[in-house]
Amino acid sequence: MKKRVALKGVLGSLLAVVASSAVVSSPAQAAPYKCGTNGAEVCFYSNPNLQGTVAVPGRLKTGDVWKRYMDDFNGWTFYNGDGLNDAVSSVWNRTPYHLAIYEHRELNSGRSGGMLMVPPGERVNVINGLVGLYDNTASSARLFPY
Ligand SMILES: [Ca+2]
Repeated sequence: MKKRVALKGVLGSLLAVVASSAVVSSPAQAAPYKCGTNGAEVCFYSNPNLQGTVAVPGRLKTGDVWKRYMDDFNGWTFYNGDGLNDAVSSVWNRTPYHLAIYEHRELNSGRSGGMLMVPPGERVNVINGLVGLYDNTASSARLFPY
């Protein structure tokens, strides 16, 4: 009997944690997240057509435009916790700037590799062979301040 009560207490606090994190819900708890909801931003999606889980990197959102880049998607995750590297299938650029997405880290850093330019406001599916970058290969990105 005592045991059951204690368990109930644990369950109760677990539920409280779940409830409070649900309240905090930010981008894309209930996918798909509509990019631009929180200002000028870039959204990477795990599936085509802006579906699946989303990543909205603050790195591409604030500060000096010349410094808005992500030199390695390793270590970054989608909202659901899945790794961002080599996992992007569609993009929505809701900034007033051009977005370049690269196949390799460090903006391809002199190596040959795919590159996709996404103009301001555009949404793009990373479809194999059609846009200069293969699906699930993106590893770095930057904005150009024009
Ligand atoms: Ca890659």
